[in-house]
Parts: sequence; structure tokens; C-alpha cells
Amino acid sequence: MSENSENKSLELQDSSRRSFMGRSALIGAGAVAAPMTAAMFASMAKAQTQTQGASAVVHPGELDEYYGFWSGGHSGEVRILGIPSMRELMRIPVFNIDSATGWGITNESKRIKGDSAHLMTGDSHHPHMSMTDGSYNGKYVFINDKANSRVARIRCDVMKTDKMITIPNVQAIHGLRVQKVPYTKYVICNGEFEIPMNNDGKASLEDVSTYRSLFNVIDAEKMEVAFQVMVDGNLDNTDADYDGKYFFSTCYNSEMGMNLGEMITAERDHVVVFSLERCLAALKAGKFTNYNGNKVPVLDGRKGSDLTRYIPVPKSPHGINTAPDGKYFVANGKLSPTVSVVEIARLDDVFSGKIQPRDAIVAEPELGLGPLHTAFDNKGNAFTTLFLDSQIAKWNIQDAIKAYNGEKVNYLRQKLDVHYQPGHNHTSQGETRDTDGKWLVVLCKFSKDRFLPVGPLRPENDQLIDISGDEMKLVHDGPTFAEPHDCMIVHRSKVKPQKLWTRDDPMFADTVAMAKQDGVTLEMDNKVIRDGNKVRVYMTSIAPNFGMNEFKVKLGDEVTVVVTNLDQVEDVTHGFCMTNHGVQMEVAPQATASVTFIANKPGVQWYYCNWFCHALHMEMRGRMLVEA
Ligand code: CUK
Ligand code: CUA
Repeated sequence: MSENSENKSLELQDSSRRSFMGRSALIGAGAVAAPMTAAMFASMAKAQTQTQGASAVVHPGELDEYYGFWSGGHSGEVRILGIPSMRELMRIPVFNIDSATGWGITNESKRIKGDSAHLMTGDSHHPHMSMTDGSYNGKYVFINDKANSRVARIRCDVMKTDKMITIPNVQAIHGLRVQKVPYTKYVICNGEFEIPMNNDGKASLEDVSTYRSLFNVIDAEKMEVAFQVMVDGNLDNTDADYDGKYFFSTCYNSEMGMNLGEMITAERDHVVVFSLERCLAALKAGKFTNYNGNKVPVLDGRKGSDLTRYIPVPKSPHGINTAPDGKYFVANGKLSPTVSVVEIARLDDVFSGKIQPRDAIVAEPELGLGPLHTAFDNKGNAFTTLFLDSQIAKWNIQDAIKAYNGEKVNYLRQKLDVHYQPGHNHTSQGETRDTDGKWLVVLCKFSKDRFLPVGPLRPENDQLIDISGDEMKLVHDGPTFAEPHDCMIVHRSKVKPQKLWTRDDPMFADTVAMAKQDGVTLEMDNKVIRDGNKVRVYMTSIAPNFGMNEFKVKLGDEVTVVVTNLDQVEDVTHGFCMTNHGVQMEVAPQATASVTFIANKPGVQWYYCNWFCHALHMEMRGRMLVEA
């Protein structure tokens, strides 16, 4: 990023925009002589919504039209927002530890976290929902963990993480998407940081020529790595076509540089295109190698391989986005002011050798400084974030193609200031066939002056833009905590969450099996089972009571408390907190949850319900009596 471009972005914010904002704020203050009443505000809001194509106002008691799934960046979670209100509806702990729900603390969540149960951090970037025929199917949301090279799956019927795997042979899983057609059989994701193959510390660590980055194809149901593909260069973001044939990934460091200067020397990097059919054939023919002592098959997709093609694009591309008509994908320039538009129908000819990889590019519109990610409406327009310019560029794909062919057309439709430095953007249903051209959410990395100051660490700013008319209109500022990278917006008709748990849910099936072995019927019994120095305490809960008011253990015992919430009333969630033991968890209606800890404090230890459930919630408590 040149000094020049940084200066330009600073100038934009600091002179023109800031003084403009200052003026309008002053005018506003001067014009309103008398304080506005609530009724005046309401009628103003109503008038505003009538002049807009789409209403961003969701009145109290009304429900949003869309679910938004947000990544939580290095907070490690996923969040659900309502669109267009931008209200945060729920947080789904994934790679993080969560005090409220006990995620990462309960036995159930530790079992799901599996080999990484000991890790308490994560960096979630790309939440994407499973699809059938290019439409969201409401089943799962998949999310990557860049920090610990993991991929997790969220079950959308209960909105909880139900699977998590650590991807071998790679470091830092970054870009993640799903196969769109015919359905999400595979989740695809990129290993970003290149490492020696094998990375056992035995070969030279300085010899960069042995470093590799792998593309990963995961079976979405089994949540196992189906295969990996070794590539040249590292990988960044990825997407899939609407034909079920190709996946594509951007590469920002084809040089295999180990420091910034080395990474940005080449004028061109590339997009790697993977042929699913060819990869599966190679897999079947046994043309793979194993590394690092594990069984995951690694195919060789380096330059010259049958399995891949490398399309040169201007240096350091970042986001990659498939247009909803399935005809094009766009690689976003980042260091180049352009994006590269690839016609997907030409990829067959690229693979057969009829045309050169560069010939698949049908447009390279110049949009502004720092293009990172692109979203699409249903009218052939694309919306690209310009990180350095702090703008969204709206442009028309067909016009960009015409301009590339030498016609004199202006493909740019509008540039809208956003606040500030946008990364991802996302249109309503815009990564599916059902893109509807109503909303654009822009995830801005900096908020600067948009909110009350809250110390040196500031929120980010997720802005909502109405794209239903010819002009983009900014309608909402939404402060968010670190650090949503990406989001997806799905119509509420596609998501059907349960209102209560069902007793046969696999989430706590292992705990049910343990109870059965102990001869305990979870839905009735309140019992203590002693097994040496291991004590299992089974109790029920119905507001405002635990089924057990006290239980006795010996100092040093390993205690497992299993709570089954018998309430059938929606929204009556109980909790279990053992004071002074770092133990708490959520037990939603009809669920079973369990937690294991050492009774390492003698005497009377109170436990209590920490989810507000009843007028007598405070009284919902009991004693653990610890004999020394
Ligand atoms: S990345 Cu963060 S702005 Cu991880 Cu999708 Cu582009
Ligand atoms: Cu049960 Cu609060």
C-alpha cells in the first residue's frame, strides 16, 4: 500500500468528509429549535421509510426479515443479528470459552471440541451456510478458526456448535466456503501459512523451497478432511461455482516470501482453480501422498498438475466471490485498484488447454484503492469494498465486460462513503441464487468518530445500506466488538430453529448413556452415584427448584454434576453455578448438561441457578457439603 494511497484515504476522512459532517451536524442543531417529542420522531421515521425502497425500521415487537450470521473474529464466536434492525439476537460460542453457556467448560462442549478441548482461543472469519442447488438450506453454518487451524459446524436447528476438527498438515485455516451445487457435500477452506512438508522439525527449517500451503476439502456431514491439494504459493480466500465443478482460491504470496517485502515483489499473483472431478479421480486412483504421519490424502496440485489451473491476476488478490447468476467470479485486487472478472464457462477450455488461463478473464474494472471483497444484487450489479478509499464501489458486470472489450461505457454506478476502512461486505442472500438486491452490510474495521468514545479500543462499525433503489443509501451504523470479518444474510423462511430441546438430541447423548449405565433416569431421578473418588450427581430442575437441595462429597473428590431441565415452557433456561469453583453452564428447556470439577474447598459450598428463570430464581440454590 503506497504512501500516496494512505495519504489519500487520510485526506478523504480528515478534510472533506469530516468538515462536511461537521457542517451538517451544525445545521441539524440549529434547525431544531424546540426539543422533538417521541411522536415527532416516530412520524419522521415513518416518513423516511416511505421514501425508501426498503424499510430499515423494525418496530418494537416486530421481527426481522433476515437472519445475519456474523463471524466474531478473534473473539472466536459467531453471532446472529436480525436484519434490517441490526439487533444482536444471539451469540454462539465456538472456538472461545463462554462463561454464560459453559461452552468449553461443560463435558458436552469439550467432547465436541475433541482434540482441541484444551484451547481457549480462536479467530473465526468466514461463516457460511450449507446449500442445496445454490440456495441456503438452513441446516448448518460452517466457520473457520485461523488461529488454531480448525473448522467448526453450527447446527442451525439449535444454533449450537456440534462438530469441530483440527485440520492436519496446514497452519491457519483462512478462506472458507461451501459447495453450492448440487448440495453442500463439501466444505472448502484454505491453509494460509505455508509450512514444510513434513513439519516435524527434522529437515531444514530455513529451506523455504519445502514450504507448502494446502487447499482443504472437508466432508460436510462427517466433518472429516476428504482430501487436501498441495499448491504453489499460499492461499487466501475461496469460493465455489454454481455447477458443482470448480473451486477457486486467491493467492497473495506466490513468491513464497517470508517477510512483507518479499511477499509483494511480483507484479502478479494468481487464482488457483481446482477441478473437483479431477481431484476425486486422482483420489480414487490412489495418486496421493501422506504427510506428518496422518492418513489424510494429499493430492499434488502444483503448477503443471492436471488437477488445477493458475490464472495470473494483479498482485496480492484477497476476496473471491461468485456472482449469483453463476457466470462469473471476481478476484479482488487489494494492492491493485482493479478486480479481475473470470467467466466460469471458460474454465473447461482452460483445463483442456484450448485457451490460456489469462483468457478466462473477461473484465478488469478499475474501482478504487484497496478492493477487498465483492457482493452482488439481482440486477447484475456488484458492490466492492475499497479499504483504502473507505468506500463502496457499485459497478455493473456487463458494462465492465464491454469496457474491457474496448467499448466506451462507464461501468461505475456509484461510490458511497462508508465509515471507515471496510473489509467484507455482504448482500441479502447475495452468495446464493436467491440474491434479492435489498440490503448490503459493510463491515468497517474502524469507527473513529461514529460512536461515543470508549477508550483507546474502539468498536468496529457494521453499516447497513439500502441497495433496493438505483442509489445506495446508508441507513444504519452498528457498533460491533472484535472482530467480525464476514457475515451472511439469509431470509428467515430458510431457518427453522427448535423452541425446546428434544430428549434424544445427540448433543447430550453421551451424558444420557452415562446416566443409563449408572441406572439413572435423567427425567426423574435425583441421585448421587459414588465410584471411588469420582462422584456423579444427577439432578433435575423445574423452576424454581433443583431436584436436589444438597449433596455430600469428600474433599478432593472429582464431582460431575448432571442437570436435566424438565421445564417445557419456552425460554425457561436454568443454569448451574458452583460458587468459587469456576463452574457454570446453561441448561435450556428439556436439555441435559454436565460439568466436572474437583471439590477442592472444604465446608459448605453453595450452588445456584444463574439464568434468571422465575420470581424465586434467587432461591433456586443448594449446598454441596464437602467433608474434609
Ligand atoms: S478476510 Cu478479514 S477482511 Cu479473513 Cu475474509 Cu477479508
Ligand atoms: Cu432456575 Cu434461575
